[in-house]
Amino acid sequence: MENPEHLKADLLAQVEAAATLQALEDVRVAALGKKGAITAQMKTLGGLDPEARKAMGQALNAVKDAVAEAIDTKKAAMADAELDAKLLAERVDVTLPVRPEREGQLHPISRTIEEVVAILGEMGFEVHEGPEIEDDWYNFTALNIPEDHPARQEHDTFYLPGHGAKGRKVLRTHTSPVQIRTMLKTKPPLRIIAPGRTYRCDYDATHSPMFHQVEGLVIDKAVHMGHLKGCLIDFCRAYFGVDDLPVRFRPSYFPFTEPSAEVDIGCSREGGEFKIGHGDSWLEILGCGMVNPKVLENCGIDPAEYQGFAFGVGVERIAMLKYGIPDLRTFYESDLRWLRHYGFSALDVPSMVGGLNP
Ligand code: 2NL
Repeated sequence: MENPEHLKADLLAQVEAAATLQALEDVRVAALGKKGAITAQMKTLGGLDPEARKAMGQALNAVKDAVAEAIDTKKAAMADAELDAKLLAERVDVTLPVRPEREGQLHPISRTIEEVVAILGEMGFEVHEGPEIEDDWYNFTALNIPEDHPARQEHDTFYLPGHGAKGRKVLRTHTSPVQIRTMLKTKPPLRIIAPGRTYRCDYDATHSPMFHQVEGLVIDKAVHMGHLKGCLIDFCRAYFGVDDLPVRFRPSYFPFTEPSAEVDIGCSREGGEFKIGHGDSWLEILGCGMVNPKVLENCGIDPAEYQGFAFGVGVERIAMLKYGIPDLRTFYESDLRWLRHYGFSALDVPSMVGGLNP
């Protein structure tokens, strides 16, 4: 039977000498493990008389506790030291200047939609969205577009395989179906705009098979053509940033409005130089009209009680005019040099507070 004090001194010296967490673990197993030195001593207790067994048992337990505590203390100290070393090695210099990174640019189409939404939002319009794949009824029939209308022909509209509850599936040719859906599920008064992607089977310098539109709709009991004119004159002046921009309404025809008009803004074309804002020339920028009573009826709104106006703007067209982008096809080429030239900072948010970007 070994002297417990010698055993303790020996084991504590081994703890002291352990230089790594693994060495410390080895010492713990060699001292306290099933086949360890203290356990081996415990096993010899049976051969002692009761008095000596009690004294020796207590002494060995005291050794066990002392060694276990020394190991725990040392382990904690080693973990602290390891963390200190790690913190020292991974220290960052927060005074270093940031690495230069190129900021992403907002596409001019996104920016133009944001501007239009900012102007009309300030007038009280709410943004509504809807599906790009529509049923024939929402895209054409509800809008009083006859079966034999050229827009319905296969070569103007992308028809998809299959039918919905309301007719053949089509890629929407305008965002009007969003407004049809809103009229069907919301009671007037309504003041909504529907920005989004639209599709027509057409491709040249001024037409793309996918393009963007913002449509607007106002329905109330006493809305008249004067409201339509005031709203669109204010819109044109805010969008082009010209306070006294000349705006004219020219009679036109759409199946979904009656009367209908096209809106022109004043411009000049002198010596190949094109300028918006004044001059003796006119440029068409949007279509509008008083909502056809048949369209209201198709949407469950009583035309004897309600009336309203609607308009549609081509986003690419007004973006090209404001930002001097000459070819529509470049919008979709994803050329980074083009985007860096015509793009906008995402941090530069259009706002009507104090005018649009004064
Ligand atoms: C254009 C012409 C227009 C509308 C769109 C509309 C929508 C409903 C009812 C009646 Cl739900 N009208 N939309 C009205 C007139 C013109 O767009 O040339 N867009 C580029």
